Amino acid sequence: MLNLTGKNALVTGIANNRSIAWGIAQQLHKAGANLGITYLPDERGKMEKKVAELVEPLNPSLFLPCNVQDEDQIKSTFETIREQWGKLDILIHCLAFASKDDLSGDFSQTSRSGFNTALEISTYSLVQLSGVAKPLMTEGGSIVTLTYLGGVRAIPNYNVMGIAKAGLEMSVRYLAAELGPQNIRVNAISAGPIRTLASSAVGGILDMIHHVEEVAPLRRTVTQLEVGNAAAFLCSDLSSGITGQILYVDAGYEIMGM
Ligand code: NAD
Ligand code: 0WE
Repeated sequence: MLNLTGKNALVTGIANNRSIAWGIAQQLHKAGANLGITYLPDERGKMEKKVAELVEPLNPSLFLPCNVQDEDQIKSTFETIREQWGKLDILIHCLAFASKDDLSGDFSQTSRSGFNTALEISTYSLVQLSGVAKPLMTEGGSIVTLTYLGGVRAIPNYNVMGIAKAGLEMSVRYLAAELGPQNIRVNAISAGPIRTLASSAVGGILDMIHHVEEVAPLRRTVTQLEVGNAAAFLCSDLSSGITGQILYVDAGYEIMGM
């Protein structure tokens, strides 16, 4: 059934044990995938050490720095994959960033540079990583990214990230259309709010989580491991007929009108 043995999977976006990407990496490992992990390097190497310790039990065969704002790091990541693995089967895109100033207050006051940064890191990176992954996905593949309802509805304070996610979801469709003939599928998971490094830095996230717990059909939020299970499904042959889709893993919140 759900079997990823023999599959090479690159997972981006692990920062700590609350990261959604960490939930995904654990479930891909459980399904038998061979993992490559990338992290966002900092000057002092603290992130490298922290993420390396965290992922050690998953025995990643590649562990590489990859800041998506750095063209050279992207090139070298995929060059290493080509040399060490020969082919890539799975790409998990699980990263986003906007300046904190742009995640509160008036959307109309978003600066040009804040807008560009949010879309460069959160949206363009999927296009770019897919472009370099494409020639390595010689036996077909699955690309999965993470989105949020704020890309479809106006959610207070999500602001410029909503525009980034709208662009991300449309990028999923254009990439799916382009890569389908090569049997590369591209899908997004739209996760409900989860407490992570990124979301905890946002004012009012706890109130949002309590709102979901009251309104969502399942009367709770979702976990990183539930998102990981959906990602494992989208990476496996169980989802072989699915591409270009946005799969909601949100305890049903998205269907509700009130
Ligand atoms: P997180 O902070 O654990 O993950 C965000 C990751 O982005 C970090 O690992 C960080 O290192 C990485 N990153 C930021 N800038 C980068 C850059 N320039 N190059 C490479 N990596 C960079 O938070 P998370 O909540 O797990 O976020 C992961 C994804 O899930 C994001 O796309 C986010 O929008 C999405 N998402 C989160 C929630 C939520 O409520 N937490 C809900 C739906 C979707
Ligand atoms: O996509 C996200 C988080 C994205 C994010 C968060 C931060 C905080 C720290 C991107 N960049 C930054 N930059 C920082 O400096 N989510 C879906 C979680 C989230 O963020 C929100 C939410 C939810 C939910 C922001 C406002 C309102 C709701």
